[in-house]
Amino acid sequence: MTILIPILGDQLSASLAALAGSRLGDAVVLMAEVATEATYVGHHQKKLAFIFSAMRHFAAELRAAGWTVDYVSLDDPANTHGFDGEIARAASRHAATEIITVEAGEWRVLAMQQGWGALTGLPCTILPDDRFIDRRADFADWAQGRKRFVMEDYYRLLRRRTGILMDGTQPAGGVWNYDSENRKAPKKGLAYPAPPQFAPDAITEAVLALVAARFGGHFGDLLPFGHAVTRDQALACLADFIAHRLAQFGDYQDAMVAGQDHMFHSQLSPLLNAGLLLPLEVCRAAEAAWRAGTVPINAAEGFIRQILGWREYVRGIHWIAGPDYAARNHLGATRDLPGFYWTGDTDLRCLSQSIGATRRHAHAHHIQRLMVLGNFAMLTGVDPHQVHIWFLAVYDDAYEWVETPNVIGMSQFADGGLMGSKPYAAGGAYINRMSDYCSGCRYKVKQRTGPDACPFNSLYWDFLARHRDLLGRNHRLLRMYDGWDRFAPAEQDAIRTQAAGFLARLPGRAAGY
Ligand code: FAD
Ligand code: DLZ
Repeated sequence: MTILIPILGDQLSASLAALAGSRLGDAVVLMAEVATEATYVGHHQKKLAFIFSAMRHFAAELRAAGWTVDYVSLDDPANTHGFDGEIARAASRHAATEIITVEAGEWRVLAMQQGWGALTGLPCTILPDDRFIDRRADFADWAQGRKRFVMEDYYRLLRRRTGILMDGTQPAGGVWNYDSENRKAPKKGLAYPAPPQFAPDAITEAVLALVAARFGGHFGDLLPFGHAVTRDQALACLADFIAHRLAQFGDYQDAMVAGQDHMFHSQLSPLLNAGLLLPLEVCRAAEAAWRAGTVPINAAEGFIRQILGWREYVRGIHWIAGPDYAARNHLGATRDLPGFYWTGDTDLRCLSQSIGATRRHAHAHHIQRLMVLGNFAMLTGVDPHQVHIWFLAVYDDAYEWVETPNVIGMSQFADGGLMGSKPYAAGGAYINRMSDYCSGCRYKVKQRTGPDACPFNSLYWDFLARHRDLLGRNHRLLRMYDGWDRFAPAEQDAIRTQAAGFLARLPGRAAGY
């Protein structure tokens, strides 16, 4: 009897259910680098290097632990470059009698897994992925019968269920949510401790050469490469964050500073999403720091809310929204994604800073993604599917289960409010309040019209006016529409003419994308 255990590139956890339930001597672990996954969107070069290097290191760790691992590399001449082809080949090569796998994170790959039994003629068991804090079925139960899926309600349920940041039945510190203390504007003189970087070893060097040769035309800088690629390095990143950045994470969670690509953020999302860290251990580490008195409660709670709250919540939304979620387009947006999302060639400083960080690191922090890059795309009416493809390609933490709710739901309002009660639309004033971007920008953030006016201002009002039919009765937007109605008709015309002029000059799709 030989059990074939396929492990996907984001299932790099020693505790994976398929491993936990199998015996070393009876099983062959299959890991495969396949071109279809590397190219179904044009992933950032650093993302590819991170995933392949982490996969190769994980295979080596499994072998060291006694597992038989069949690792198919990208340059193996027999590689069929698809999951199905590699499962079929491996099943035959090892005369497998059974397949045990863990459910993929997303609909797209789950559909493939569901065909592996018929493809090979073997019994194929798909185990639930227990590396999340909640179970898929439990989220579905919570969502059942609700008109709106309020993240805060779900977050409190998980706080109670896990006991994280709880004192008995009460929230630790006396309050559930410190969000109002997590919105400080950046101030001068703050020191931003850099996250750890790891010198590439021989395995990573080989991957870097492979990615440069095969995917050198993809978006983003491959070098310098200092990503954590092993469990030990991931744990070092977690410890470094808790020791050096978590204390100020809470205060400056929503802030943006030119030239500071990481601020006080953890940079843990690629490690969590690939399985090198587990969400519960990360939350417990943050809680322990607060209980030890090394970080304030607004930092620990604010950080834990991102993982125990938002991360679990968006995963639940991905599954209940169904496989067609990425095709939603509630606002009917049709514009092509401006080419500068790929080239960075724009004179809007907030955009060039955010795209620059993305090119360099395959990473940008949350407010850059939401209030700069996503906001601009929504205000200008870009087709949400093109926005989705961009976000999925360029970030090292992007997999459909987490990217689509954040992009289609939270950032583009393309799901019509399944996730959020109103669009995250903002003019230049918000970006100016939360960043120092505007002071060095060629546009004047205080102006709505004229050749130097910040485009976000006219675009914001134009967006509201354009979508009044769909958004005008949203009670959370009534104050904004009231503001619009207070402009004199001539001012409204001038704002809309300004926006139309900007939109007419906006570049189209980048060549090759
Ligand atoms: P921190 O600010 O340190 O936050 C801690 C952790 O909380 C993160 O590592 C992450 O695991 C979790 N988290 C925080 N916010 C979210 C959220 N909204 N959804 C899920 N998890 C969250 N996150 C991804 O992991 N993959 C994506 O593809 C992704 N795409 C996004 C697209 C848009 C338009 C937006 C607005 C957000 C997106 N996010 C995505 C969420 C968030 O921006 C990133 O998780 C975060 O920037 C990662 O950096 P960090 O690890 O330093 O996060
Ligand atoms: C993202 C990715 C890439 C680029 N390449 C591979 C690969 O070659 N082999 C693999 O097993 N996984 C890869 N992945 C991760 C998968 O896309 C990921 O497992 C699915 O998106 C989860 O459903």
